[in-house]
Formats: sequence, C-alpha cells, structure tokens
Amino acid sequence: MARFSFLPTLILASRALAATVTVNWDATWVNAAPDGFARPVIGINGAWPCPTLEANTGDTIVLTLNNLLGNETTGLHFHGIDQVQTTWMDGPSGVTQCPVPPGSSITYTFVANAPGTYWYHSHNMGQYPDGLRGPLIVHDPNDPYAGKYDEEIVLTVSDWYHDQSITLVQNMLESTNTQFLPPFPDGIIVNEGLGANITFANNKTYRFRVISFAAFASVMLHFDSHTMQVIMTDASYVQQSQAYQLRIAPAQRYDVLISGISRDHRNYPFLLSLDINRDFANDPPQAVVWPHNATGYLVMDPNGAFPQDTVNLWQPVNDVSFKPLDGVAAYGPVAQTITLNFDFCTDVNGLPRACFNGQTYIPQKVPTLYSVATTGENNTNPAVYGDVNPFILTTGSVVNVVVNNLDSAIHPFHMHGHQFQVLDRPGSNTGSWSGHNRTFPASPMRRDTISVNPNSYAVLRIQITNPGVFLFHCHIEWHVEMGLTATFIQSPEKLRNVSFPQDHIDNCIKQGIPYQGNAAGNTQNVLDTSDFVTVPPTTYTGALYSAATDAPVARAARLRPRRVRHHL
Ligand SMILES: *[C@@H]1O[C@H](CO)[C@@H](O)[C@H](O)[C@H]1NC(C)=O
Ligand SMILES: *[C@@H]1O[C@H](CO)[C@@H](O)[C@H](O)[C@H]1NC(C)=O
Ligand SMILES: *[C@@H]1O[C@H](CO)[C@@H](O)[C@H](O)[C@H]1NC(C)=O
Ligand SMILES: *[C@@H]1O[C@H](CO)[C@@H](O)[C@H](O)[C@H]1NC(C)=O
Ligand SMILES: *[C@@H]1O[C@H](CO)[C@@H](O)[C@H](O)[C@H]1NC(C)=O
Ligand SMILES: *[C@@H]1O[C@H](CO)[C@@H](O)[C@H](O)[C@H]1NC(C)=O
Ligand SMILES: *[C@@H]1O[C@H](CO)[C@@H](O)[C@H](O)[C@H]1NC(C)=O
Ligand SMILES: [Cu+2]
Repeated sequence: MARFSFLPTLILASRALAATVTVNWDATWVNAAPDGFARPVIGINGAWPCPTLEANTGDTIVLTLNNLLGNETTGLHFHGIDQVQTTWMDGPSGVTQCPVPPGSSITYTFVANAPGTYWYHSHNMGQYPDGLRGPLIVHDPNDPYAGKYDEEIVLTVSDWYHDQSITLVQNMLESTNTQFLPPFPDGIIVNEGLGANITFANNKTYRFRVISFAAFASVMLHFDSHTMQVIMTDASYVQQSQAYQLRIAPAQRYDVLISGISRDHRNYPFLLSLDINRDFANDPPQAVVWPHNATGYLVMDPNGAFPQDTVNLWQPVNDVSFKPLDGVAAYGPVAQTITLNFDFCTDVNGLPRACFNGQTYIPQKVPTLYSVATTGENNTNPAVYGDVNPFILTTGSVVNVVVNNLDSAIHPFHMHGHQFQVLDRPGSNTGSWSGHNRTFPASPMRRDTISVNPNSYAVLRIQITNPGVFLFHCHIEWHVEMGLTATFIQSPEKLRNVSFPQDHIDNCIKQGIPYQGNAAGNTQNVLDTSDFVTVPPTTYTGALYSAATDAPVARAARLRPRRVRHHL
C-alpha cells in the first residue's frame, strides 16, 4: 500500500516554538508481503511499514524503543542527523551504545537541529533489510523553497530479500565466497510495496522526498514527461537543478520538485530500476544489466490509460555538480588528511572481509564511545580502541577524508555526524588520489552518503566541531558486515568522564557487556591490548548478540560491577 504524506506547509511554517515530539515504539515481528511473498519483518507497534517520524527544525525528539522481538537485539540510528552534543544517541551497536536485548528499552533524545529528509534504521547486526527502517522528516519553518510547491510526497525505494539478514550474512561469510559477493536481492519495492499511485493535479507542484532504504543496489529514477528539479541532496539544500534521471545509492535522499504538466487525460508512469552494475559510469546504456523494475504513476485521470515508462537514456545527473544553496566555501586550511584505501581482503580464517588500509573492522568488547569516556588522558591514543579503524580528529580542525576505492565496483560511503563537502569524485578508473587540488570547487556540494566510482576516489572535507564517535562506512549493509567501517573519534578530550543515560548503560549490564576501560574493558591499564578482539568472528549469529552471551565477556563484566560515573 502506498503511503503518502501530505503536509499543510502553511500551518507548519507558522509554528515558531520548538516542540517535543514523543513517541513510544514497540519493535515486534510481523508478517508482511510487500512484493507478494510473505515473510517475517520487523515492524513498529504491530504494523509494517514502519511509521514516518516527523518534526520541525529545532524540535526535540524523544523516542523510546521497546524491544519485543523476543529473539534478537536491536537499536536505531537516525541517518543524517548530526547528533550535536548527543553522540551517545547516534545508535550503532558496539559504537555509541550496547545493543538493546529482548525485553529491554532504550530512549533516544536528540534535537532535530537541521531540516531535511532523513531516515531511521536499525544499526545492529545487519538488521534493517529485515524491515526496521522508516522516513524521518524534519520540516523547515524557514524553507527557502516555500511557496514553490503545494504538497509533499514521501517516496521510499528499496531492494528486497526473501531470506532474513542473518541467513544472508551467514551464507556470504563463507570461505568459498572468494568473489566477495554480497547476497543479490529478490526484487524492488516502492513505499514498501509494489509501486505507488500518486494523485497528481496539473496545476500543482509537489515536493518529493525520495529515500533509498536499500541494502545493496542503487536505483535509477525517471519520471515520464516530467523533469525533476533537485533542491536537496541528503539533508543539504542545493541551488535548484534539473535532472532527467537520478541514481540513488543506498541511504541517499533527494528532494525534488515536480510540477504537473498541463496535458490531461492520461497518467504518467515513473520507473524505478535496480542497478547493480559494477561500473555504472563507463557503460551508461547497459546500466541496468540485471534489472528489477517498479513502475509508479502520477495519476491525473484514474479512468485514463496507465502506460509503461520507457527509458532510452541511462544518464543520471552527476550529484557532485550541484551547488550548495548557502554558498559555503570549501573549509580550510586543512590540518589533517585521512586516507582510506578500500579493498576486499581475507581474514586469518580465510573468510571474505572488506578492509580499509588492510584492516577490517572488528567489533570490540566495549562500545568505542564508552572507551573514549573512561580511558582518561589516554583516550587520544588510538591504541586503546582496538581494531575498529580508529582515527583521532582534533577539535576545531579541518580534515580531508580521502577514499581510494581499489575495488572494481562502485560503493556508497556514508559518514555519521556530518554533511561532508565533496571536493572531488572523478569517474571510474582514475586511480587513487594524487594529492592535487586542481578540480576542487570553491563552494562544494554537501551530503552524507557519496558513491565512489570503481578504481577511483573521493575527496571529502569536514570540520571538527562536534565531539563524538562517528562511523564512516560503506552503506551496502553486507559490506558493513564484512567490516568496511572506520571510526572517527572527534574531540576525545571533551568526552572524558562524560555520563551516559542510565537506560543505555543498563542494556550493557543486562548482557554482561563491559562499558568502561579500553576495547577489552581493561580499566587498570588501558594500554594493555592483550584481551582485544583481533580475529573477526567465525560464526555469524548477529553481531554483539553472540558476544553478549560469550563467557569471557560476561566474566569480565562480573569483575567490574561499578557503574559509569555520572558527572559531566
Ligand atoms: C526470531 O523470530 C522471528 C519470528 O518468528 C523469526 O522469523 C526470526 O528468524 C527469528 N530470529 C532468530 C535470530 O532466530
Ligand atoms: C495503480 O493503479 C493501476 C490502475 O488502476 C493499477 O493497475 C495498479 O495496480 C495500481 N498500483 C498500485 C501500487 O496500487
Ligand atoms: C487548475 O486551476 C484552475 C484555476 O484555479 C481551476 O479552474 C482548475 O479546475 C484546476 N485544474 C485542476 C485539474 O485542478
Ligand atoms: C526495465 O525497464 C527498462 C527501461 O524501460 C527496460 O529496458 C528493461 O527491459 C526493464 N526490465 C524488465 C525486467 O522489465
Ligand atoms: C592541496 O590542499 C591541501 C590542503 O589545503 C594542501 O595541504 C596541499 O598542499 C595541496 N596540494 C597541492 C598539490 O597543492
Ligand atoms: C575523571 O574521573 C577520574 C576518576 O574519577 C578522575 O580522576 C579524573 O580527574 C576525571 N577527569 C576529568 C577530566 O574530570
Ligand atoms: C595512560 O596509560 C598508562 C598505561 O596504562 C598509564 O601509566 C597512565 O597513567 C595513563 N594515563 C592516564 C592519564 O590515565
Ligand atoms: Cu560497499
């Protein structure tokens, strides 16, 4: 069933005072058949698709998640929200919190500080492809495009799997998978169903908020006879730019204006096509080599014809060519360049993994943020965090993040806590970044997820103004499970002894997960790395859920029954 969101923008614009948006959600298993095939999915309050979370800029969201799954841990991440001064509300398990065990709850309290189109999803054990995801819309009372559109429509798109994530990941992490292949989806869904019929009037302009919930494939989007006017990339306004076609990578969002054209008596199809090409840029006409299509309609005449969309030109707009609406210049001067060379790799047990600089991400015993808070002066030393690809970023500095994609496929990289500037993202087979700044725009576009072409690179830039632990990872969820993650530890000196909400800590205690000390929970000698996890798990039962019941971890926690300190 299509789910539309029609919002009276005039009413929202007149609301001046920041409000509190309080929701209480139960995560439960429900059965659903979004593409006609019934399977268990994770829903909210007994229903699926999961609800749309809405707020106005400046509102505080207070979201309590009750884990009623019975058999899996869970958690929520708010994709694209910077979590200013609230890094512990970011959500990834093992990073800024312990997973929420069955029968427990967690409350996320954060300010929806910037307007835009976001989404929330589980950031725990590869769980969001099992359905735990939904739109998060932060409306802008000072919308620079106010008056240019009449209604809003949320359009979500995703690849879809008939098997559950745990099974898919188990099958992927086999030594026989020498091609490092991720699981391939069974189909495409739109608004968590098979297509969408959107009532359209030829006098009106609509703001589409397009969100990809995908785990693997990117999506080509084209509207018959209607040009898209892009106004936002992820949650950053851009100068209005025309687009014939968009290529939307997993986790990306585009806000586009579409005006009903002044012809009538027929309905206009739009096509969403899964793209799993290894190299899009070099081969546009064959972009969809293994297509799964979904067709939706702009319905202007319910009794008229419903034709199929035909796309002859596979030429999505280059998002890096957009201009930020606020004209913010490239940050500088650059104090530090972090270079991440990504390639697939094989671990000591011969299992397929993904690596940055030859190192795969290995979850540690203590969530990284809790180590930052409890290792004192030593928290600026990456050695206390273990094999989580830790990088220490200095307060107030400007940092280049260079991703050299040594793989022969395109990958979408996401940074938590930032709308980064994209200084350069050349075409396929350009090689690694040479260090030259020749092509950098004076005012680069910003977003939070960027596709990096095969055998090529991206140069991203951020300012370190928000203390916290923020991940940088490929948003192909299967590659996260292969270890394609780095950990940016920002302003650690400002996080010493910071206190965390008791319900977050209680979730650690319930599972015997240590929440103090270095990566191994050593509070006495934080430079002692002897109990760090240095080998990726050989069996996959769902990330930290298995670690929680692991005897050594439980024993370590019993030896350290103290609670976290509660002064700031
Ligand atoms: C948990 O229960 C659901 C619903 O019965 C099931 O589909 C799912 O596979 C179970 N998860 C695990 C890890 O056993
Ligand atoms: C949209 O409407 C057409 C014509 O009535 C119908 O064939 C199609 O199934 C509808 N699609 C959805 C997703 O409801
Ligand atoms: C378009 O707007 C005009 C003038 O407001 C109105 O008369 C007409 O009915 C509208 N047409 C549609 C399809 O809404
Ligand atoms: C998907 O749509 C494209 C463009 O119209 C077409 O070339 C392709 O054959 C379609 N694929 C399927 C499986 O229908
Ligand atoms: C590129 O810019 C960085 C940061 O401003 C600077 O440190 C570096 O020297 C520049 N490289 C070249 C080759 O100009
Ligand atoms: C942090 O707490 C420890 C132990 O209570 C104390 O020794 C230290 O001075 C505190 N550090 C800061 C920066 O407050
Ligand atoms: C840092 O770790 C070393 C080794 O454990 C220890 O000697 C030192 O006291 C620690 N410093 C602080 C400030 O905790
Ligand atoms: Cu990837």
